[in-house]
Amino acid sequence: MEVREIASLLEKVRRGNPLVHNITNVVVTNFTANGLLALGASPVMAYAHEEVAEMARMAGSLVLNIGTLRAEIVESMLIAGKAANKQGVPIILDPVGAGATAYRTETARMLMQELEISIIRGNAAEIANVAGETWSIRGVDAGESSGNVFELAVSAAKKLKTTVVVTGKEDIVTDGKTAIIGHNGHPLLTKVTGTGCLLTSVIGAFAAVEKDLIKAGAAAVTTYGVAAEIAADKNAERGPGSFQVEFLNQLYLVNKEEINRKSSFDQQEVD
Ligand code: ATP
Ligand code: TZP
Ligand code: MG
Ligand code: MG
Repeated sequence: MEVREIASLLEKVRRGNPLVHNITNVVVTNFTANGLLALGASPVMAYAHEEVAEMARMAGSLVLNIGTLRAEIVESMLIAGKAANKQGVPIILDPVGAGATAYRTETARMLMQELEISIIRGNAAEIANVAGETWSIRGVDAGESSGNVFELAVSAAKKLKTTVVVTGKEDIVTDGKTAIIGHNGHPLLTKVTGTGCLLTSVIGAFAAVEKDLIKAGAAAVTTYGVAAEIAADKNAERGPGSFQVEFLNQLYLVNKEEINRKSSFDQQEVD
């Protein structure tokens, strides 16, 4: 993947204004909608059994996020997911808190089984737990582990037969054959709730305009990380509150020159 492809995919999102259908959690709903709007996508949140299939069919992508799951919402995810699969609409899954409780782990695994998920995005603990590996997790935040995140991402992609994005200090995007290691981002992202969830929806926006899921995932994590770096620069010393606001500004403002100058990633073929 070339750096210039990232700016060009961002331009495609901004020009195409793809509709991203989110079935997400109650913590991050407003932040996700504002983040997608700032980026140039068109967010919609729709949950009712009566309408989710229709909404998913007209969307450019469907994002399923189990952050505050309950039975009725899980059923909505299955209805929307089946409609999306039938129509060829890519589905992005955020298995928030998988591993923290059996209900979350089992639901994430069931969604992987029942639906064709294009990309699963989570922290290392969540991805490990969905893939059946052990990794500590506390609530929705990744726990400490001495595990190798790159190896985890590759083995999870092979096991789950899908494109995996594992985020943290570095972001790994892999389908088990090709891997991109993204270095952009800022620690302040860990001090604002919903930055992982919004990233999953931003991946949805890129997947709506780019069929190559490695490229879509890498362009999303890099654009997001660069916007965070610029926001943190502008808000040096000011803390998470002003960072959150400036981050939304930078998702809107980040331009081709900044992406070309600041993007940092390595690509590796895996055997
Ligand atoms: P967690 O609940 O463990 O924080 P999450 O779902 O919020 O997980 P993150 O892994 O925090 O997701 O990823 C969200 C964004 O934050 C990504 O863009 C990622 O690159 C960035 N990020 C996370 N940790 C760091 C860090 N230490 N330094 C720089 N960027 C980071
Ligand atoms: N509790 C349930 S969902 C949620 C919390 C705090 C939001 C998690 O968001 P993110 O993006 O994983 O930080
Ligand atoms: Mg985080
Ligand atoms: Mg998360």
